[in-house]
Amino acid sequence: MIKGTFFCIDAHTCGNPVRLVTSGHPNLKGDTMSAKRQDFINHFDWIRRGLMFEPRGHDMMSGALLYPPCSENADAAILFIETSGCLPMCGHGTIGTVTVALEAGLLSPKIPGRLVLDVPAGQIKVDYQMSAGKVTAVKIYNVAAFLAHQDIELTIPGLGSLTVDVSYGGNFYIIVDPQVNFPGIEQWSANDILHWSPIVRSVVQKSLECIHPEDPTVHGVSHVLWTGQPQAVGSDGANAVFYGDKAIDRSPCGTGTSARMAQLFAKGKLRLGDSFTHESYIGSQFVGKVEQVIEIATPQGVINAIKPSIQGCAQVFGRNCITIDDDDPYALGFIVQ
Ligand code: PYC
Repeated sequence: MIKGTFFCIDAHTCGNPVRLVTSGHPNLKGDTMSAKRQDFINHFDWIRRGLMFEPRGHDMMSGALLYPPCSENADAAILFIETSGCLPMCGHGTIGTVTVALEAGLLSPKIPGRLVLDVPAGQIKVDYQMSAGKVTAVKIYNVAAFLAHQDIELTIPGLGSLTVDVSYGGNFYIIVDPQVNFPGIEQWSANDILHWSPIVRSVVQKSLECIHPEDPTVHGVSHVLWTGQPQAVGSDGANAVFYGDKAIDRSPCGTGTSARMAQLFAKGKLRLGDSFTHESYIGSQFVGKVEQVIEIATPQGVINAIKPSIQGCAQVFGRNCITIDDDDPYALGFIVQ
């Protein structure tokens, strides 16, 4: 049976939506957020579909559900939902969730100004600043990020050859830098990105295996990060992240920025302690930093990874009480292709 009522607080992080579900949560089985994510995917995906897709959501819709912590040292746990699926980690989603939850009094941090959060990709830490009841900045200390595949040569039907990297920053990202058949995002329209991204993603999905070395439930590449020349003052790089079937991230994308920093670090273009201000397709910014360098074991051997941080801010703008009921022919939503 598909039936539920969900109170949600709507916000955006640097332009990208974050719908925090504050009641109506299903009880999830599992001792970790990774296990709970699997239970949600297997039994409750109708909630994600109903809240994210049209007519209750839209192509870019993204959100989260707040849960009690799984670990003793954590303050809370987050499950991320999006039109593209149930993500292991989401940077803009975390910034939005923390902002909404603190402003609405849904979180009581053990240490003011700091949060420890269990997420499906692992455990993250957050520093936040608050003034007059408003959260003004959220800095995420993300899970380890690493370059998974380098200089992969692809033949893209209708476009020609393209050389890409695949990097992990909480999700796996195909990263496309400017080259002969891609001039950079500043010279492509949003329609170009929406047209070519699913084609590139499907070629990569057929030819590359992407499995997280420490958690095999985190696998597959669903997001494409196109790079280009920044336009805003202070930006070190610009990107447009494609996700789902028709979405371009309006924020600079937290896990994408982490993946991008890991790629640049592996190629010697960023070093420990460097900061990296990343610009989104609409010109909004996250400030990233290479906080730590660590080693992780992969089936191919031990590789260097980085522990990145990402800082940004979010704005709360609405409250919703949304019902999903199988009396409604569009209870599970739809996508217009
Ligand atoms: O900020 O990590 C992020 C993200 C993932 C997909 C859209 N935004």
